[in-house]
Amino acid sequence: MLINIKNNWELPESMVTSESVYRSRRTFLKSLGYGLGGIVFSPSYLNGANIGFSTELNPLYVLKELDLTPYNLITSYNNFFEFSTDKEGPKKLANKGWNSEPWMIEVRGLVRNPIKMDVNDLIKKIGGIEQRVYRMRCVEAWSMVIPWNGFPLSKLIKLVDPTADAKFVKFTSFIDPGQAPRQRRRNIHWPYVEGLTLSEAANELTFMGTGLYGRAMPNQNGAPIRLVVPWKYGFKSIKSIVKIDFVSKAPINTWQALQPREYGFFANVNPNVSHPRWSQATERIIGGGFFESRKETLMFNGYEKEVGHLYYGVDLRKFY
Ligand SMILES: Nc1nc2c(c(=O)[nH]1)N[C@H]1C(S)=C(S)[C@@H](COP(=O)(O)O)O[C@H]1N2
Ligand SMILES: [Mo]
Repeated sequence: MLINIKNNWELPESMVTSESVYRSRRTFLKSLGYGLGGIVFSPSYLNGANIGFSTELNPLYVLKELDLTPYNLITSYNNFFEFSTDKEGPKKLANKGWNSEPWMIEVRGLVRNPIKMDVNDLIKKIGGIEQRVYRMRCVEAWSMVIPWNGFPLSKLIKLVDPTADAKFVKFTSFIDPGQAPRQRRRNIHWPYVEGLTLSEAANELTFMGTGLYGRAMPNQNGAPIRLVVPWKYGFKSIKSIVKIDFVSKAPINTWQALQPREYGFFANVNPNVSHPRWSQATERIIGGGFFESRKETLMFNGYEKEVGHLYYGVDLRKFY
């Protein structure tokens, strides 16, 4: 899996290396008055060698008091219903012969320049990847902080050049019942689909994840390419995408189709609107220790400044 083209940096040798480099980087940034979270940083940081200000730090993404969720937790506590409904299942079942490489992705619909190519070629065409640390908040009220690699969806949108009729973006996951055991059941209408408005899709936070912790995307996290929409509940961040359609009408996403009283289209993280069966006011930090430390959930998962304007006029007390 090609995960960098521009900067020619090397993959960390091991998870331990990668985490320790990230942590020393964090200490460095803290000493300069930067928090860790959501900083856009150049992969050259991962070399650990010449940390300096030549690399970009976008203050837009600076958040305070965030700790990275360890690699082994991000990759062993997953929701990937094509493979399993247990948290531990996807790691095992998505690595038993399911091939996420090579992988064709198609971008089509109301666009002037449709694309159909291998993911690695797409990454090249986009011009390489960058790294972002984002909060991830599942609708089940747990959370992580994940260092992703990938590229902003806005770059892909520019490439395909949507027409004026395009108002929504629909994402479709793979179908492979031979390898994904839960797709042999019909309780969910496969493939998994998700959608965003075009302005949500074009927001600078909206990211196409191609890896995490400086490594290729593990199968269980949605290899080789997935959506990451950090201000929305995790189910919006669709994994293992094969098709992106620019459309004029709002697509019905999988969880909305399955349980419309509980899951909506927008699904913005909102501590003030409970799930019909549980509160969304707080969240359990995965890896938060024996007593399962909880923290208060933030409006738009802490990204209100970046995305609040997308919802002016929308009644946020309502469930969507
Ligand atoms: N294709 C697909 N994408 C999916 C899911 C899924 O079951 N299938 N689960 C979603 C849910 S509910 C969450 S919380 C996140 C989990 O991502 P992670 O396992 O990388 O933390 O993926 C989302 N994307
Ligand atoms: Mo989720």
